[in-house]
Amino acid sequence: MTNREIANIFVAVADMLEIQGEIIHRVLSYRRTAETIAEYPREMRALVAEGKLNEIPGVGKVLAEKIQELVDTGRLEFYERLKAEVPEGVVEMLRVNGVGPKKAKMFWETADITTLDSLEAAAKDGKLRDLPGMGVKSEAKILEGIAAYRRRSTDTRTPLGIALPYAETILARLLEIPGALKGTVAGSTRRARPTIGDLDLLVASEDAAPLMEAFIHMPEVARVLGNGESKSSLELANGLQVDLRVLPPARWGTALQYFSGSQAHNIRLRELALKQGLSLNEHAFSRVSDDGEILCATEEEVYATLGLPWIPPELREDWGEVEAAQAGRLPNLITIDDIRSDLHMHTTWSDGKLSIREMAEAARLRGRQFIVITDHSRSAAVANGLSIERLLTQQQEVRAVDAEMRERYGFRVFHGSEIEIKADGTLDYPDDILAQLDFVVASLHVGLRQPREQVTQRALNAISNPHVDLMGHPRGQLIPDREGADLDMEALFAAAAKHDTALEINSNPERLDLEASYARRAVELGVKICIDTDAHSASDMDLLRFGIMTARRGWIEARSVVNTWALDAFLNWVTPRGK
Ligand code: DGT
Ligand code: CA
Ligand code: CA
Ligand code: ZN
Repeated sequence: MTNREIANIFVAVADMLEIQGEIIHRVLSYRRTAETIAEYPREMRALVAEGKLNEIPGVGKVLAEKIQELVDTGRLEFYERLKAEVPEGVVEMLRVNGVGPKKAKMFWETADITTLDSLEAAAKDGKLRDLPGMGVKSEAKILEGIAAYRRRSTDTRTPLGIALPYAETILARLLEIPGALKGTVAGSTRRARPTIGDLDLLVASEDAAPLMEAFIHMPEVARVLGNGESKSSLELANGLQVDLRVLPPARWGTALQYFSGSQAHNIRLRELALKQGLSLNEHAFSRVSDDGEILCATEEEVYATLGLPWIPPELREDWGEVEAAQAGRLPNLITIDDIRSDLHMHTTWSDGKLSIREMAEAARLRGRQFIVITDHSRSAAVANGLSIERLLTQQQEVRAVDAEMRERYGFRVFHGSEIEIKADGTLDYPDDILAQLDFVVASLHVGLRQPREQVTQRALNAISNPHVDLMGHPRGQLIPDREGADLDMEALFAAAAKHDTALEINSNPERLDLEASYARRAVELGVKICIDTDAHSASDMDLLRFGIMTARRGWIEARSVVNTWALDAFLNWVTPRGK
């Protein structure tokens, strides 16, 4: 059983419990454990073997037993029992906008509707409007919800790299409206999850009406899902849902904190508040004794009221950040200004769009001080990979560009390669050729679906080769559709630490590989991280911020990241490595 399979079962359990009317705390414990497991850097089967399930944050005895059962037997008795009680189609109804657990249960129990198709048919025949709590409007809304669900086909999440630019465009537009004081994106986007469910936008203003008006009339809007005084929701033509909340600046801090989540983090804060006789919601703190409100205009005030330093949003997953804040041990997270180099990029020599000189110039203009050119190696035929002969010719051009850029700007250009880790586990150039390169990135592009042992062994071969400096996008995942290879990540981390080979956080939002939780674990085990753009064009270099967000989500500080080093330190690191 993979972590993802276990997580999916826990989500299904939460859905079914919710339909059955189970208390929300119990439902949430399954949901958040599912999220934690899905992103957990170690496999549940390994933790079970080591008796270490209790190390997973937020997992108590009951859930630990369930994980154990799934690992040991491949099934979960409790889940099987629930599945026999709650029809699959009723669970699917929860994915439809306008149908919550109470309504799904009601359709099932009072109207015997157990599939999405029969729900749709009933709505079309006008048979839902007379059911308890329903009406003509809510019936129409369910039809729309079903149509939207079918358009989404599955309930796929939107990649951060697509969602964040939308958020920025919409916010920029809203902030031009008179009275708008400030605005930001909250939710999972602010926490830099690699995929997001919906966008949560906040704007501070004393006058919400003109903002709401502009929001629901934007050209990208496919349909308005809700339009209220201080909150509106809509669906964009691409299927992305966007919520906008407008609130007075005096309440900015509590709202921003609340809607940034995560839910698990917010629950921890509410518990801390209660210990001080305060309740905390999106509007304010209230004294339990007399209901008196304490407003917070900034997030810093929210955290200070709880006796905590401000916690960066990327950490807010209840993965230990509250304890770290209490102990004064929050990490000093890396920022984009710490980055000095980019060690993985492509040119027209393989499948890139620009020449070596143009890539160097693009990097220089973005404030980088040195780069490595790493075109594809010979067996990557579709990417126009370089034969040994072309590689050596390319080196002359790199040296010439380096000499020129060094003279004019003090900017350096090094020669490397992104070599294929071939399906048989060998590397794409012989060692004597690798020895002539300044820097070597080894990547898995083929054979990603090989059995675990085989694909892991290939990665280990590459990591332990003394000429290899970096493993590029280690898991080979593509967001949102392709899962990474079935690699023994603990073995990779151990080898990378031992051989002093760095692992990449590839900044391209289609990759974000390593993901945050893996990157965090790698650093814990002493592995160096490279945050590269893998740019194939100048604009690709602007994707660096996604790599930085991912690193921050992985608790990573500048010192663990090779790209923050000055040239001397970089050369000291690569030079003794067989060159
Ligand atoms: P997403 O959209 O699925 O990627 O994830 P989020 O985290 O953006 O979740 P969303 O959009 O449902 O809600 C935004 C934030 O609002 C969430 O991170 C925490 C807060 N929030 C929403 N519902 C609840 C709730 O029932 N309880 C608590 N404590 N917080 C909530
Ligand atoms: Ca959201
Ligand atoms: Ca939302
Ligand atoms: Zn590449």
